[in-house]
Amino acid sequence: MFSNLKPQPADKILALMQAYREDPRDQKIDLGVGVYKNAEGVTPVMRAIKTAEKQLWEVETTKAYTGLAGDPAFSDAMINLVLDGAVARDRIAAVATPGGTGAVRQGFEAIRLANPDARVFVSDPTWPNHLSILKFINMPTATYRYFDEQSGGVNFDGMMEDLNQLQKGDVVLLHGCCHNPTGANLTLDQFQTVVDKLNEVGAVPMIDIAYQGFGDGLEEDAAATRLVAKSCPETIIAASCSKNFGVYRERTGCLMAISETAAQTPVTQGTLAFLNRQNFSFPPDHGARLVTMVLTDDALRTEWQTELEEVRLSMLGLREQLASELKRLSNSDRFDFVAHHRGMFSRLGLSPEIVEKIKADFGIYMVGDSRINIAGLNQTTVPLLADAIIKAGG
Ligand code: PLP
Ligand code: TYF
Repeated sequence: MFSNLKPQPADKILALMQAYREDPRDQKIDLGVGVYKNAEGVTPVMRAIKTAEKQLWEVETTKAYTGLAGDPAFSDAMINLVLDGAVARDRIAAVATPGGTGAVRQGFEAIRLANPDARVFVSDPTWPNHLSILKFINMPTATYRYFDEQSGGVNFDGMMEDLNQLQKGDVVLLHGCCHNPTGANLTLDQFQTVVDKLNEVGAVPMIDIAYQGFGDGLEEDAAATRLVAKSCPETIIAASCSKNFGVYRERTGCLMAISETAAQTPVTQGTLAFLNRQNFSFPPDHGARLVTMVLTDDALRTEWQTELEEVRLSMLGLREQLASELKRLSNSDRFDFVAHHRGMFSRLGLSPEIVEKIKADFGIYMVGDSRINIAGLNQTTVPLLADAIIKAGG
């Protein structure tokens, strides 16, 4: 049986992570996988999460199964975090999932159950797992233009032109904030234009929000998701807690599906729970419980928001430093977009050859499409990266 198996394509980001580990050089810099690292290169357990874990040990009396949807208190806390009352609670179905990836996967499967003909439109480029999961579960896909390599910004005209292909029932996947891999984001006005288009044709938005709090702030980063959810009859939201709570390996995420009417919600909720059961029965609980504790306890929440803000501002500072260093070395403003991008990532617009040269000559690892993880830098390594980019011909 297994002899029938063919090698599967590797995840380029995870392969890069492995190549970095195997590089014997001392001076190497990892700007690959999207994991936050502080100035010492450490991915810390966030302070509020550490405290919550200690408290949980004291109060947790059982590890018996939760429910197929996970703990409803987690869904409530995540709905408040992401939507903050933008949509009536009785229109929202929600389940805990294994990470944001689990939410994306279950969201796609819910779409397929509801409308097998729906095409899912994703940005070009997008997080590679979007396309690979859609392909794996045989869902029809399409792409819309998104990134303008020249300016490092969004090609909004191209995007809207491609969305003219939408038909009723199609789904458009949007990044709620901090676009991965480009770092370039729609303005709220542009989101409104997209929403108007979706409503005009009867297409459905799906929002992937994996970096709330990493861009312009916790509330600011949710503004687009709230706008979309408020303005469209139906919305699907896949939220990840991996980055903003630093609970990557606990696999913590939430899938929300907003129905047009409250009367529909029980069937939508039942469908999400059913999908969980088909795939893994009960979602992981530990990370979800910690997140719930942090979000619902005033002291823990304040501590969490303070640290999240430190993380956000440290990345913004590095962006500004890198943009100004590149301005100085290139004697031009062509890299200014680095300071305008938001989130963990920026796509620099370098050719694969230059990316390879930067890796070979300087031990600096970025994804082949020239995506860098800003958090992989610190104040000392920013000038090294800028220097390498210019010396490699970027
Ligand atoms: N969606 C996007 C756009 C991402 O960048 C990520 C990456 O972490 C995820 C979803 C899912 O992350 P996780 O499954 O680790 O929560
Ligand atoms: O884009 C990233 O780097 C993060 C982490 O299969 C990640 O989203 C990368 C690959 C993957 C899962 C998560």
